Amino acid sequence: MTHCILIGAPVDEGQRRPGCLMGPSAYRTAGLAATLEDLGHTSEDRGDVSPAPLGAETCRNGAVHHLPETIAWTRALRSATEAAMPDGMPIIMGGDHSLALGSVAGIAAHAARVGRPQFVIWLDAHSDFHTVESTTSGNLHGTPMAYAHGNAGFDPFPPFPAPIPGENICMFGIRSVDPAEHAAMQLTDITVNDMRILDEHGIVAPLRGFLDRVRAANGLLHVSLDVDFLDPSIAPAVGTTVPGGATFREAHLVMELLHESGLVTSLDLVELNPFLDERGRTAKLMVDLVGSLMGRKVFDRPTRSYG
Ligand code: Z70
Ligand code: MN
Ligand code: MN
Ligand code: MN
Repeated sequence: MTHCILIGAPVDEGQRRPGCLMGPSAYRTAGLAATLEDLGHTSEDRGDVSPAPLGAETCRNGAVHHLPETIAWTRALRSATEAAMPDGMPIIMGGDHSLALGSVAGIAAHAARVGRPQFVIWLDAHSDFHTVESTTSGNLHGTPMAYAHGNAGFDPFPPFPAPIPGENICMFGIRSVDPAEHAAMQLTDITVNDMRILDEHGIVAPLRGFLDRVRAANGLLHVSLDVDFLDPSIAPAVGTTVPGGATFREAHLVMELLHESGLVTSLDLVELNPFLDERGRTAKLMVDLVGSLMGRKVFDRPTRSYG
């Protein structure tokens, strides 16, 4: 039994397709809390986080969009997740992926405080390994993994509290990487399980290999699940669709393996844009995936009506 702490992060400023701010409401409407409680967990909804007071930060890269707003979210979400960690398992309901600048910072700060290594699984079509300096789109949702890794190029941001070494980071589902991200990742020990790897080896062996390392190190494990990890045919509610994503069965299998590991200590749900959804199907799929992550083992669940 896990005590799950739902944290709404209605962050929309990290990209340019309005709608991710409706994500937390969609997860609540799709029955996230009831799903957790049906599995025997307890849940507590701490409501939606508000951004910290807006600063006047600037940077040299003129393309960057909503820098002070994103820093304000980062500060507030770092505090909210750091405060939640001692009480249970935070589930951050996004919001675009720039929320992970804050959520992973709070989680890493907690790990450093309790003296355990932090590990991260990044389930995403994208590597999100840009910096404030390198991004050409200016969309800061493409940066959180580089921030968490402690890369230079984040001067206007608060320093990342306890940078996560590359050997503690594993990416799955990657199929869209910009040249600057590619060059920066070459300099790291990050495990990149792109679609080429998953097609050849499947998901089980690469994931078990990483989970074994987390277990051996007595690590904490953060899962960051971007909707675009999934194939757009099953998860249309996302601003940047990239073909060739995880299937329904692959995605559930990842979640089931993560559950069986017993290692997951925090979770981000990011990039759901309910404005682009089809009768809530992507929100419902994301909630079902959380169900598998939290121990649901069979698919003969009762059919629910979601209006
Ligand atoms: C690209 C950029 C991105 C998510 C798009 C895309 C980044 N590398 N991340 N959707 N989740 O604009 O920097
Ligand atoms: Mn805007
Ligand atoms: Mn992402
Ligand atoms: Mn993505």
